Amino acid sequence: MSQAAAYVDASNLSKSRQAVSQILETVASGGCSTTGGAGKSSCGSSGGPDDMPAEIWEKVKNHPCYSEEAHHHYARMHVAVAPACNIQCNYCNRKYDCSNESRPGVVSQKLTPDQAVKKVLAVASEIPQMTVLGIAGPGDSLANPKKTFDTMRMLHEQAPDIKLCLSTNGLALPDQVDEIVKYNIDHVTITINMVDPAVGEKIYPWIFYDHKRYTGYEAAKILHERQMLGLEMLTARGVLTKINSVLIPGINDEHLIEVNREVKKRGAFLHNIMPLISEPEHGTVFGLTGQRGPTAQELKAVQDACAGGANLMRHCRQCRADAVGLLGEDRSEEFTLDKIDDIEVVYDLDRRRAYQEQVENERQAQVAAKTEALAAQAAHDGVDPGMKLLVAVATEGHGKVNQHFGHATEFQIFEVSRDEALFVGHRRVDLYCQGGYGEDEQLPSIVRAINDCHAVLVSKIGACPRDELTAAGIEPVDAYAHDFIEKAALSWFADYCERIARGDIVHRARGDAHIRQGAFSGAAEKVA
Ligand code: CLF
Ligand code: SF4
Repeated sequence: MSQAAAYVDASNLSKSRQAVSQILETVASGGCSTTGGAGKSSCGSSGGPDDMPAEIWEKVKNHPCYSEEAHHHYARMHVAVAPACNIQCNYCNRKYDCSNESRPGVVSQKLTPDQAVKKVLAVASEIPQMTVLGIAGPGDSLANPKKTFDTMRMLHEQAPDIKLCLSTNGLALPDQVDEIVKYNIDHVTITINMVDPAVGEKIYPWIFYDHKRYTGYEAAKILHERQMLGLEMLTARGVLTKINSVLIPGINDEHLIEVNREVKKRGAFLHNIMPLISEPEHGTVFGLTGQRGPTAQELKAVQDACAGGANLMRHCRQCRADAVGLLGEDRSEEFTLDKIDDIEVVYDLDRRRAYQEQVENERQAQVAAKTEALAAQAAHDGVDPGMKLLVAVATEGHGKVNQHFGHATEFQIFEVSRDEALFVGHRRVDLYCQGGYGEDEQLPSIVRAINDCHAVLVSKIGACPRDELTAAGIEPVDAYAHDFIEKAALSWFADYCERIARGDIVHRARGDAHIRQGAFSGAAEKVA
């Protein structure tokens, strides 16, 4: 029976589900998003080697999307080989990249599979910590199976140390699971915004399936069934899955808690809840009808409400279909087709491994610094055990507070308490420093982006932004320049608690913050 027939024949679908369920029970006992085999209750993007079975850790330890810790040190790249799509989402305008894994309004340079392989080898020789190649559009990777799998096959042969990853809306997924396994594609993202077609019909106007266009409730029902079946089949074959969901206030916000439960049941390793970005100039249905995206605290509230379900990824950058570099940086402009012709490609496996060993040492040092800081804090009487607050951090990688306030195009957000310094998100901002002088017009938008934070940790900051941040109630801190982030955040937190205890300052709650919607300003782009 083909997978296409499975939808049409409900009883056969149910049998196929039963078979998969039996396999799932077996898989779940050794899986990761479960309270299973290794006796651990939780893992996911902030997990480490002690939180999951060794074979899962091997798959995630240097994947920047599947491990929050890894994302400070390892890079990924995308190749835009998959232009077609088989569904329509109301938050997407097909003039631009797929919004399921990309920031709306971005157009990537499309490549043939041969060009894509050439580009991957060029990037691998320039960026030895690039460990993952993903195909995430600009349409749907599995609506373009030949281009996607030709690329994966060549890379599997020519760059065996690079992990292969793809992202899909899931409609074609059940038909492609064998190919995914054949080319060792160990990581698959499925965008799942609903598990109830009545919610789905508000998000998807149509799908194209089995040579036919479906609309409304029926379209959403088919998509939902194909997504669930595809997820179950991947779990049964041992492929790690991440679920992306776009949080659309008033449509699926509370519903995402149920989505989280359902995908966990089916073995999803991670759940990434991303904010809807819908500007009228993107020309999407949601942009044009005024559907707003969530605020930072609305996003965090839904993520927090999912605690205990499938593990959450909170460090996604909604990157473009031709992204290159660490998640928080974009080096795609350095590797356009005309430029890679000038790069001398030396794909040297030994050199890559040696470099990655250094990266691994740096990462271990970051973990050790955090452990040490947490131990010091636990022994510290002055730290309020009930206090939990957010700090923003300017970093250009290596897990350190190592960026000038004026050079930041994003701030990483950490939730700090006596027991933890946890990455909980990031906020994009326009550059404050415009080539030697500060752009005071940008400051209010930066303050809005980190308005829920009590402090901003930077390597350096000028007098003017320092005064304005202080006036807005956000403490600028450069005392921990070049320290590892978690250690710096915990040290600042201990000091903050002490100052409150001494009566030097009064603790006040912060407000909500704004998630950046539009493109970066032209001025910022020139400097970047
Ligand atoms: Fe790319 Fe996606 Fe693979 Fe990562 S992205 S295909 S899993 S290698 Fe990562 Fe980018 Fe977020 Fe995607 S930060 S948009 S989650
Ligand atoms: Fe756009 Fe991606 Fe949705 Fe297709 S799956 S319509 S490319 S957002």
